[in-house]
Amino acid sequence: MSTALSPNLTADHLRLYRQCGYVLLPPEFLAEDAFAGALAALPRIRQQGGETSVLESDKRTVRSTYGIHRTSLAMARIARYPAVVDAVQQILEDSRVYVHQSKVNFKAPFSGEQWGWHQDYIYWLAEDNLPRPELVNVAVFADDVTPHNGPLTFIPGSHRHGVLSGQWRGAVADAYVDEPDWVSTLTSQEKFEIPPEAITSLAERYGMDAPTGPAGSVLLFHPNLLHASPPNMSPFGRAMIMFVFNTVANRQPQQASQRPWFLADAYSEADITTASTQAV
Ligand code: 6CS
Ligand code: FE
Repeated sequence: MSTALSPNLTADHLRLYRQCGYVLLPPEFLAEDAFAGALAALPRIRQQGGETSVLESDKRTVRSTYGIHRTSLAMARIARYPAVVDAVQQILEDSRVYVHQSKVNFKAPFSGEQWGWHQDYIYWLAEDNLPRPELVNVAVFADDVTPHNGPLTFIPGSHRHGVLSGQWRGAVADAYVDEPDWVSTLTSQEKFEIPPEAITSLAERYGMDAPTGPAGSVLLFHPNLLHASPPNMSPFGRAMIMFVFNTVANRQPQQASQRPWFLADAYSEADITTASTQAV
């Protein structure tokens, strides 16, 4: 059952997203109680361990926890929040959307490591066989994001240059040699490196921007947008709650090799019908 696209992002929001590849929405975008519930779930999510949890190279600090749209009711509520689903439907111009991947990137105080320059879609193309970049990243600021605690940094407009990389770096970082193959796509040294000269020329042409804002802000960004984030040297955390929405039409072909569900989730009709019709 498809639902009508209800206007939720303004024409200006959509213009910014199409032009720059991202748009930052204020905390009012999410109801306070939904956001408060997500914040309250973070300590348990950080401690949950197991295969959905990836550590920094110090092998102590939690870097990310994946699959939160299925392991946390509070996070599932955000993923199904009507304003979030409506915004994604508007951007993708398709009402049939589902969560391909979700995570919390904790970017811990003092020890949260970098994310090198990368585009996200190459991982969902090369690892998950998603045919087209018909996806949207929804990042909810769990902490205030400042210029000092490792903000996501973009090259605005770089999403309009297609897939810029594809080289497999060939060797996973030493700290992760005993980990499953897919961990190489989730650590501080990017699996699919982008030639520095490509980054330089795009940064010279478009500049760089690190959107900052209070906890509760919501950042939507394109899967081909060049982005990175520096290590967090500050005493303040910069946790980011992230959902990657895909269209059902762009789902993984049946025969494709499957990364674990918490990196590349399948969709179910139940998810589609409740995503934007059920009160959350
Ligand atoms: O492999 C992935 O799906 C993840 N890797 C990176 C570097 N960004 C996108 C995604 O979260
Ligand atoms: Fe990324």
